[in-house]
Amino acid sequence: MNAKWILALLSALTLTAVLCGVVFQRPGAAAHAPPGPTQTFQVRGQIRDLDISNQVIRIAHEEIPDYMPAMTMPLPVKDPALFNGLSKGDTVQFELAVTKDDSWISHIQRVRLEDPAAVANLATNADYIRTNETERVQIGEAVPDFKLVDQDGKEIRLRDFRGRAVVLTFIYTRCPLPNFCPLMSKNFADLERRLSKEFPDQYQLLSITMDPTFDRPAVLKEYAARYEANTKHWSFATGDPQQIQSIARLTGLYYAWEGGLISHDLRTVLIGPDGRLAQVWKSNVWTPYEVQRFVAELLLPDKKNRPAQLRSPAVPNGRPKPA
Ligand SMILES: [Cu+2]
Repeated sequence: MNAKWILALLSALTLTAVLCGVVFQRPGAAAHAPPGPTQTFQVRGQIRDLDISNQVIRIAHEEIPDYMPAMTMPLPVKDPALFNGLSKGDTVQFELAVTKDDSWISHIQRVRLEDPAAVANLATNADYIRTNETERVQIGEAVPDFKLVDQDGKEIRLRDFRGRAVVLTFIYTRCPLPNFCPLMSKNFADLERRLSKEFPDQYQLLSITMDPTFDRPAVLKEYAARYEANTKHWSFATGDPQQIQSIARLTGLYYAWEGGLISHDLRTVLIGPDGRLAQVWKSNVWTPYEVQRFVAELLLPDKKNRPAQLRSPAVPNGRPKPA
């Protein structure tokens, strides 16, 4: 067994343990990691939002037995044709496909409402952190400083990273959906490999937990090891829940406890060496290569100094735009 396989095995076991402990018993989801079969679940829910440009439908769904409690989730759609004929507020029946690394809506159709009360009850306890547009930092503006605690229990502040390009995202260690938090961490591991080669000591990755009560430094330390993070340049941060909420508001992230899990969307942001917001990615469709190119633009504005493969602009015509 090589180290990679042992790691995959450990991750699968940890995930299984987490799922069993926190949410449910998932039969058969044992240690056989890549690539694994596709499981499908038939689910009923109500559409809260259609985001065609990011290919995401936000659905307040009923409990998915053996997988997830009732909650509101932004779920990816791979086939754009599935959006046809759907509107916000529709009650729908959908199929959720889940593999080890991905989950998406594979079928969806509107259904007649037999029991309006059942739908009204879907995710009613949602207590979203509503983000007022004016609270958000805009591209080019300075990101206010904040104070958190890292995986070693050490106090960290955003201003400690002045002079480096900072890529920040939000995760929680018990997240069961492969294309949400686990994907962000997998992407960060890839990004760390790229940036450590290209820009050693000029970058900082920061994963902030949305579950600060459970994700204490020791838990984050174990999580960092799972992704083979070099914590010199990749910090995992927890801290005061209020402080984390205020950072989330700055980026427009929403997250809320629902039925024993955190329902959330995603934000990954790039902050320049000058402490100003340079870019925001609002979904899981960004790639480590894309972020690496944005970092190259920030650190080496003169493109002839960049390595050849990073010379084309991160956004084809000119300045980066918000995602
Ligand atoms: Cu998550």
